[in-house]
Amino acid sequence: MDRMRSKTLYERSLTLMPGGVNSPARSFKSVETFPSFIERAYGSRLWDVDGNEYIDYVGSWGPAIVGHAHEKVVAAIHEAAMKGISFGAATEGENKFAELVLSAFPAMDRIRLVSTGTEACMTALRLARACTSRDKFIKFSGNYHGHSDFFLSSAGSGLATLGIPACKGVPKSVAETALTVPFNDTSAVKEAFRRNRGEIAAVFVEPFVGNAGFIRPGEGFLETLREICSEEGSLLVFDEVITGFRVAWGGAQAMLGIEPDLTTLGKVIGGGLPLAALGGKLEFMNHLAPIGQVYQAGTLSGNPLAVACGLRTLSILAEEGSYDSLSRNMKRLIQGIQKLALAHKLPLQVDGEGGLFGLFFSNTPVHCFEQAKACDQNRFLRFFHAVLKRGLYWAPSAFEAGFLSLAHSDNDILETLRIVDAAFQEIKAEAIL
Ligand code: KE4
Repeated sequence: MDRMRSKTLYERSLTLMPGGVNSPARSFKSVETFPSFIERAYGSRLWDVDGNEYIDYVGSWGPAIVGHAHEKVVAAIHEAAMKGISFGAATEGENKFAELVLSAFPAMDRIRLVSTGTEACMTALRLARACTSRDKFIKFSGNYHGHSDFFLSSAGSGLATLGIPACKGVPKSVAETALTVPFNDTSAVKEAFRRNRGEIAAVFVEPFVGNAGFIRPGEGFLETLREICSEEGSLLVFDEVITGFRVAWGGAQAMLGIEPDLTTLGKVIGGGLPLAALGGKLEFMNHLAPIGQVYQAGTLSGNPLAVACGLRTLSILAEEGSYDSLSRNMKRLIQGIQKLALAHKLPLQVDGEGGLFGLFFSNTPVHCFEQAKACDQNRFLRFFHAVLKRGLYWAPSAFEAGFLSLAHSDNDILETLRIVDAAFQEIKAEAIL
């Protein structure tokens, strides 16, 4: 596969933007190559600037759930743009959008629209702290809640100890407010509460983890978090920026029948334009300015084009059979990959929910980030290159999830399995360096 024009553009981009990109996740750095520069996309397909065609399993990291450049979505954006791009004023579209999302998430009485998942999570933490007058919070290793300082904290030296900065620029004092424990480890959660009784404002969790590869919650794990938060007077925050309207119409909370106190949403709800949200019970959301004392604001929050794009995207998802189709195709994909791994005698775990999936090169199932890190990352690297050159646009990291869209056809799945078969043949033959 010739990617020379991407390479040239990449070399130029390095002289313009740090690492040549505007988000590290798309840099291809962890897969030891330069990124493919994408020229256009339609349905389940991407074309790069060298004319190479790919079946897309990144889907803009989730938003492209109805397929790229869907006619109805493009028309909705165009219609909105003809009336103006941004007013910085209230619009009827925001009412319609809020009504639709609130109807899908009964745990929410009110919603606040923002532009990114980072803003949604940052605001949710500020709100939880205001509502409880507590500063500390619990999060899980391998969960990602955006790049605000508070969440860029790693687990401290011992289990459930105070956090340490996960990157430069995060003050130690800020990092220490985060307690990071392993996903699916309820005893670590209980220990964190025991050591910090009365000091924990919230527990943040990705109900199905999409930022460590795909990791599903263990039996009763999320239910236990709900019970503990209720007992301790802490807020349970479901970060459904990935899972919201992806694993089910009402997100993971609808699937599992769990009512979080706050929910963050993003990605799918904007359909590819910058739109995210946080929502929750009236008693919490009423603390937000301008009625409450918790300030939050945004020039482009609820932007008319993003709202129009999101409304049309969700209306397509609301059509009969959308989630059945996503689940059916996803099951065919992961069962097909599992069968191929067995045939090639490759140790592989593959799992998914709704249109979200992931794979780990490992003999044993993965229940937390620590186990994900112990998987064969070198074999993932070789797999990534083997599928990229054959036309699959796979997430360029062993610790990201894959995304399916309504536009992925039966043929796309069959073609994908043919490519994966050839890739497995190639990587199993290579000696492990
Ligand atoms: P944004 O600020 O990127 O819109 O959302 C942050 C965020 C919050 N919560 C969850 C569960 C998320 O997955 C994200 C963003 N996800 C990454 C991909 N794993 C976005 C890709 C990127 O950073 O370029």
